[in-house]
Amino acid sequence: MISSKKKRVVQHSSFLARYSIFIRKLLSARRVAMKHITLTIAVLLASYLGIPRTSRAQTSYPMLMSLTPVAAQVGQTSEHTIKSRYTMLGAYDVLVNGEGVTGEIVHPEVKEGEKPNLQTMNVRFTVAPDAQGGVRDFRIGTPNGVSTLGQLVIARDAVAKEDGDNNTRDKANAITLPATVCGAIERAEDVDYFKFTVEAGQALNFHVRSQRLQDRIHDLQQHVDPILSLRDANGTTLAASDNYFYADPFMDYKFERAGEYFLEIRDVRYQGNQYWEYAIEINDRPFVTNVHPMAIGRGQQTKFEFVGYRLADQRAAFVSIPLDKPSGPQWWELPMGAAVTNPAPVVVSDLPVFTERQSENNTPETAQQVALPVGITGRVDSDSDIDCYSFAAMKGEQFSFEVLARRQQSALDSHLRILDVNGKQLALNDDMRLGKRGFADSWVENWTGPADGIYVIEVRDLHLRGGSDFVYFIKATRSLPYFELYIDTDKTQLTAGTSGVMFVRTVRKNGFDGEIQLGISGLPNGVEASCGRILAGKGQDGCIVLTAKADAAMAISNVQITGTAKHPMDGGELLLEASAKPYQETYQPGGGRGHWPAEMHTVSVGQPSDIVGVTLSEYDVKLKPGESKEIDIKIERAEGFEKNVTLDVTYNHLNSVYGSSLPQGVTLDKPKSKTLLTGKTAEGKITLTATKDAPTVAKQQVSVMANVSLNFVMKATYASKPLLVTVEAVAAE
Ligand SMILES: [Ca+2]
Ligand SMILES: [Ca+2]
Ligand SMILES: [Ca+2]
Ligand SMILES: [Ca+2]
Repeated sequence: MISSKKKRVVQHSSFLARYSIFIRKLLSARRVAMKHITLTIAVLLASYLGIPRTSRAQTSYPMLMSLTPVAAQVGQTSEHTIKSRYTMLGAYDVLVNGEGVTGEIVHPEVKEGEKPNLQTMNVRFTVAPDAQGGVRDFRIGTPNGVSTLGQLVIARDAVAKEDGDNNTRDKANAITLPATVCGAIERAEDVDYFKFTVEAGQALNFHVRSQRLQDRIHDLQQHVDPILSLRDANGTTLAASDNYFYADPFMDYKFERAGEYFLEIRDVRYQGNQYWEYAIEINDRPFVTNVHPMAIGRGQQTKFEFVGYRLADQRAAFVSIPLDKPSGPQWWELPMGAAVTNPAPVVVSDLPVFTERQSENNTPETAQQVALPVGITGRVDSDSDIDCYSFAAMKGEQFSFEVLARRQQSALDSHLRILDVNGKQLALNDDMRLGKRGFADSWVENWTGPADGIYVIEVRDLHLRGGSDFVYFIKATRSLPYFELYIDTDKTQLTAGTSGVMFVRTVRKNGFDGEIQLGISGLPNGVEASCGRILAGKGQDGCIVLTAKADAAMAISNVQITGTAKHPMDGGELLLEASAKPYQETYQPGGGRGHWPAEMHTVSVGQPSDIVGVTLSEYDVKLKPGESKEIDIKIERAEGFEKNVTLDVTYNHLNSVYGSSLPQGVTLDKPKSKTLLTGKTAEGKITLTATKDAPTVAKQQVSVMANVSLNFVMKATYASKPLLVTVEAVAAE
């Protein structure tokens, strides 16, 4: 049935580039530490505060749009230009994720009495000689709050910048190799040419990062689709690459003849945008795309076979894991001879690892036997290859099977089935969903053994493709109860003396339905937290209310948000814990609010802004089922701030609710509330109503928000101190 060879389809189509989501940039092995560079801000602040403040209207935090050049070289300090929407004036701090990269603001000269709308500003990055290559997130702290995310490429070779009009071969920018070529496809029909010379027989690889740098830019609705071409002195195309890593090109080329050659990069549609930056890493070193097996068990030594280009006789590395390495997917520079490779995707497994054996395992009859729980590493070696593994399960035993492949740069679009020994399908998954995003990897959760017996895990490519880079890791585990946590945004903006609120959403798994207590650590000085809970059963969101003291200094800091819960099990209790994953908000065409996973959630204390206080007539409201209660709300507007303010108890955009910690059955009664405060109006009210069947609950934490629109999608949110909502048991009649 599956012996006929199917045509190999393009591995990395542009469609997949945009829609089948991949988060390799998240997965830096050195994600733990966060460099926090506090600058000498006193001088700056003094000058900032000396400037008379004019109109106060919807002052937004900066939204970073681009970084020029977008790459920095290891072992160097270099100056880069950030472009933003909304002013970066007074910026005082840079946060860069991972280890070995720090940043500092290069302050522009500002004339006394002037307050420029600073949407172009320089920052200086310093990269340690041993900093790992790849992509880093960064953000800046300003008096208006912390910015959205920007991205920086860390590269091994010197950075060469696009220079002037280089739209034809005649005007090509000369570069010396190896190099990290940085530029922008800055306008429609922009074509960038670079020229270089090679010796006969020299081979080079060309790795473009551009489209992949745009996923997390908040306000960049149109994304680049770059194409790279290599031409000889006559203009003849020798090689071209459009989409290798999603929409980004990669190619490896051996030059038979010595001479001058030309590299051309443009958007495949001839579109352009001033923010479409690119970095092209060009060198003659080996380039590793994958290793096989892709996972290593903790405490084990593994021989990683390299998969990639220009590997020559450097085919493998013996690796064991230092004990301090975290578990899970990550990127490592692996030993290769006397040097190290480019960062390659690996998985550290806490499960015992089984590696697919050479013998044929295409059918349930030839399945290779494993004992669950286990981590299986294998490879769909060739077109039509199918891999089967058999395991024993008792009636009623529950297992989950998660494939990790495309999320870790494998070419595999996995298709996973659980079969009985006769090949009858019992479960199937092609593409999985995690939080708010879909992935090409597969996940069968909570599969239940129908009877004592032998069953089969079958994995293949969706299109029956295969090859050396079609590696995978399958986590086959018992389906224990647990929960995931997601934070709706990646930043919480506070001003001295006010409160802010963050919403944490859970996805409950495998029968867990208990209450989750939220916690937070890493807050800036002068900020206090009141951590709420996610209610048991149908509860989906909980909130954390942060309050900055009136004398809190400006600061930004990355926080960790966790949830803890108990689950009854076997007469005892299972203690559960999870860390919350933040999402960066993105502005989608048409005004939608998109989300992209990010590594840092940053809390910021900024300067006092449009609203300086939100106070309630009551902070501890008790409702009987069927009852309504009115709460008066007073906002304190900054002098001169007369824009519209809307009040709410849930976090909404258009018709979607992104966060609501209200207890089940309790709603905001809109007609009986006054939530739109226009002009100088400072007083409103909300009415909370409990349905007749609202379940009893004690002191659930919610917050009243005062929202000021920044643009169609974004708003500045000021929160009240926690409001506790109780639904009482019905009084006996
Ligand atoms: Ca250009
Ligand atoms: Ca492309
Ligand atoms: Ca295989
Ligand atoms: Ca799939």
